[in-house]
Formats: sequence, structure tokens, C-alpha cells
Amino acid sequence: MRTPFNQPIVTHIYTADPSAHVFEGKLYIYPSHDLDHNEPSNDNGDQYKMEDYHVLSIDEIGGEVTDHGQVLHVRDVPWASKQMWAPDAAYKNGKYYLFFPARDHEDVFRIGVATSMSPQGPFEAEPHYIPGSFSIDPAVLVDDDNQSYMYFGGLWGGQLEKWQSGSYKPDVAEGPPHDQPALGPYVAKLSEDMLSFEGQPQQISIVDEDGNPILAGDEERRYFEGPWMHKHHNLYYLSYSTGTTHQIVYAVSENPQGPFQYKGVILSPVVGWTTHHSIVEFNGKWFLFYHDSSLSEGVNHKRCVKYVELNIGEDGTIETIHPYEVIEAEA
Ligand code: FUB
Repeated sequence: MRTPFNQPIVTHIYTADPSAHVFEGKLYIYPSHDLDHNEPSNDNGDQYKMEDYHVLSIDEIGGEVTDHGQVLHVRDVPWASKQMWAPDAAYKNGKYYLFFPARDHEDVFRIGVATSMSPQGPFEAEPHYIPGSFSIDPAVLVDDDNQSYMYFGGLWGGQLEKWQSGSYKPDVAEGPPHDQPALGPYVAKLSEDMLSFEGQPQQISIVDEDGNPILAGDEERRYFEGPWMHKHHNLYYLSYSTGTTHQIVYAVSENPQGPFQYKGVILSPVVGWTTHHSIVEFNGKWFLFYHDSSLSEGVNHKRCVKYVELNIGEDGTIETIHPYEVIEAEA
């Protein structure tokens, strides 16, 4: 069956930030659940008012999508006050883990965990956020040696600039000057029980083809938010959103903690300000899950999840997807 390219996978709710995983032989998608409201937007992302998570699943590519319903609500997370942003899920030692950012009761973004015995939830939240966690957009890799890593961080509303000194400074809004290395995402090793960090999170360095750090002014390539990690032929692929230039790009390393060398663009800009994705292998093929705002005709905070097959060359190069060009060519 042909992949239903550039179509929302569900239309009964607004969905975004899809984290796709194969669990128990099915594709499970852990998206944000955008609220349907018409309040104004700002650069702080206050319009992204999400309160809960749904889990979606697909038995086969092109097949029906099942919505397993609400699996966690902010009211059931003791430490969180609002803005349940982009989540991820992982499986380890017989349990499923939902990792999610939200603002705490002091308005600071933190990252929490909820657990379930089933990939479709419901999930029960831990009473406290992960000690030492901050910012947004967790993505978790359980490596082949069973060590787990969390990648996270986002500029602007994601508050990463406010942590530059190593502690939270609420009044800091600017990142480094344009001719200085850009802020990177952070990586933290997760403990065996997946509920805490082992050691301090470390900032990841992303470098160009000559080994020089990508600079803060290089908005076509510098990290903004939405990290994802996948492993292919023993290499680690860090992909992320460039935010202000609206691309999904990738960088590669032999080490899960970097440094990562910039390689290219995976997804050109989509309808809507944000772009956020995941990459998953399913039955021997690779897929890109992403979102745009086409379901709401361009309202940034009313988004819809889509997916497409990725072409990956023998040398690991990922072919750029131009979603609207391809759909015109197919029509
Ligand atoms: O969905 C809210 C935020 O928008 C996410 O955390 C970012 O990655 C962006 O997609």
C-alpha cells in the first residue's frame, strides 16, 4: 500500500511533535495534543497550551490509525502546572516510559517521567520532575548496550538561553553573540531505572565539515529545538529543528554524546512556524514523522502529524524531503 504522504494521520484532534517507536510489532506515535483555541501568539510560545497526551498507533504503513485516548493529563502530574510540550517514549526492562516537558509551579520548564506496563498507556506520573532537568523536548535513545541517553533543550520559549550560566536566570533572553558557538542541545545518561540522570547533563557540540563549531548566527544550521536520535550502521544521527529557518537538519557522530558533524537538511520548511519530527525504522524501511499546520490552514498552534518514507543512501546520507513538491508531483 502506498504511504499516505502529506496527509494528517488523524483529523479529530490537533497533533504535533510526533515521537514514533516500534513497540510490540506496531508503530506507536507519542505526539503533543494541541488545544483548539483562538488566543494570540507570541515568541514565548504561550499559545502552546497543551494539557494532556494521547497515544496513536498504526499496525501497518498506510493503515488505520488508532487513538488510544488520553493517557496523561497535567492535573495528574503533581509537579507540573501547564504546557505539556513535545514528549517521547522508551521501553526498558519490561516497562514503558513517557518523558515529557512542562512548566513547574515556578514557571520553569522541567522534564518528567510517567510509566506504564503497556505502550498505549495510561501512564502514571512520578511525583517529581527528573532532578537536574530543565528546558524542553526530551528524546530518549536506549542504546544497544542498554545504556539510555536523554537529549533535550529548546531556545526562546524552551528557556535554554536562561541556563547558559549553569543555573536558571529568568531575565536572560539572549543566546551567545552571532560569531560565537551556538548553544547546543544537552545529553544526559539515564539511570538504570530511567527515572533520574546519571551525572550532570552535558552540552553537545555540533561542528561543520572542518570541525569548527556551528556559530549562533548560522541560523540555517544551528540547533534550535526538537532533538531526535537514531542509530544506523553504528553511527549516531542527531536531527533537530533550526527554528527561525524552519528546517529539520542532521549531524552525525560515532559517539552518542558527540561531537556531531553537520551533514544536511532532512525536511524543508512546512506550513506553520514550528517543525518537529522523529525517525523510525519499521519492517526494514525508514520513516520520517513530522507535523505542519495544514489542518488549520496555517494556525501555528493547531498542527497535524504526517509521515513519509525516508530515502537513506548506502553511505548513510539522508535525502531531503520537500513535502509539497512531492505531493504535486504525485498528483
Ligand atoms: O509543541 C510545542 C513546542 O513547539 C515543542 O516543544 C517544540 O519542539 C515546537 O514544536
